Amino acid sequence: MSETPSPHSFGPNSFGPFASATELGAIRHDWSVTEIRAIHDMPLLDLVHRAGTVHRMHNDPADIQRAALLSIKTGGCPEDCAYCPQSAHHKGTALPRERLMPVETVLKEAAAAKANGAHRFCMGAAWRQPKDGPEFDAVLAMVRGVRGLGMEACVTLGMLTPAQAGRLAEAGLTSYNHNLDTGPDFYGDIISTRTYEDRLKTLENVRAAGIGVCCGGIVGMGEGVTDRAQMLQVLANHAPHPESVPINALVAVAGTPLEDRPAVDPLDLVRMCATARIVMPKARVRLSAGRKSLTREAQILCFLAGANSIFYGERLLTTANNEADDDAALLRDIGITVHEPVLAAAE
Ligand code: SAM
Ligand code: DTB
Ligand code: SF4
Repeated sequence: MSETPSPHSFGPNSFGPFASATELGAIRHDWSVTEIRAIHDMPLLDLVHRAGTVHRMHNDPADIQRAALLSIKTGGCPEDCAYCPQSAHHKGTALPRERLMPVETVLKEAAAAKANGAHRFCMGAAWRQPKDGPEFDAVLAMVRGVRGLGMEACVTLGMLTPAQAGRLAEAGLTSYNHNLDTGPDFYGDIISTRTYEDRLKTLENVRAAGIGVCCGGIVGMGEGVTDRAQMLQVLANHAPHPESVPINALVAVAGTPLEDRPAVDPLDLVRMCATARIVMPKARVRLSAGRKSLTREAQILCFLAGANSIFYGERLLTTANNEADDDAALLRDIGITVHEPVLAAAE
């Protein structure tokens, strides 16, 4: 037997910072940043094991959701988010400002995504907030159309008023994506044109309208681990928890102020997915932007740690995503059934 005590906790009744397995899978809204950091910083194998345990207490591990993304209105955004190639403040990105896509084009894309096996269709617009009028009406028609195809519909349009959230709910919107991006202390280093409070207010409007909340953030912008833990604390202390939590790795786009940020260590993403899973046991933890730079094995570690959704399809909003064929093969290789709807539709 080794004389050095193991840094890992082991044995049938060993749950690290948790007194029992029950406590480990508890749905709580009173997390402290210290507790979340302690979870995040556990020895990696313990962390992944515990996150996997919580995952299986609350979710079917074979259920990995595939969400397709489409930028329905690209570029020229008045906000100054330092990571974003669509901000009009970053003159170096050379992304042209485009108009809102026609409803029919969007619905064709949604039908194609469905045929390729996507469960959810997410539409993003580079707006500070939607203006009431024909463009917002067109977005409502897109939501109705996507729901009519039998898919979940998600949009991300910037800040929303309670009335706009109500109209989106009436149109059948499943979920609204509005990220906190990072913890409150680091936030001001990344965005100056809208506050953390503004973001929280929009989330409140979405929740009050009865729409699902999709809210997460980005790792790799220069934040510390405490900033990551703070963001998870804000999310986990919302009651109810967000239904989905995208964990993005920064895609460092040339021409943005973050273009030179070094690549995120894939194990940081594993830790982030695992910690999100433990503090929000039932949420869809979505392994989001930046997945293209992960090996298959790193992605599998994220799934073991409780990630249960991916963006599926060759584009994110303006940058490339993993090839759909590679994703289908990855999921098949780990025993997740991906149907072949393109072939099925042709029969
Ligand atoms: N304009 C809307 C808004 O910000 O509310 C919606 C679109 S915005 C592109 C949606 C989210 O994508 C951002 O909040 C951010 O978390 C993520 N994102 C944008 N650019 C990214 C990048 N370069 N790398 C990683 N995530 C990014
Ligand atoms: C989210 O958290 N990530 C997605 C989605 N929500 C809208 C967007 C990722 C964008 C990555 C950079 C781009 O392709 O423009
Ligand atoms: Fe605009 Fe959204 Fe990009 Fe910020 S993240 S610049 S709000 S499109």
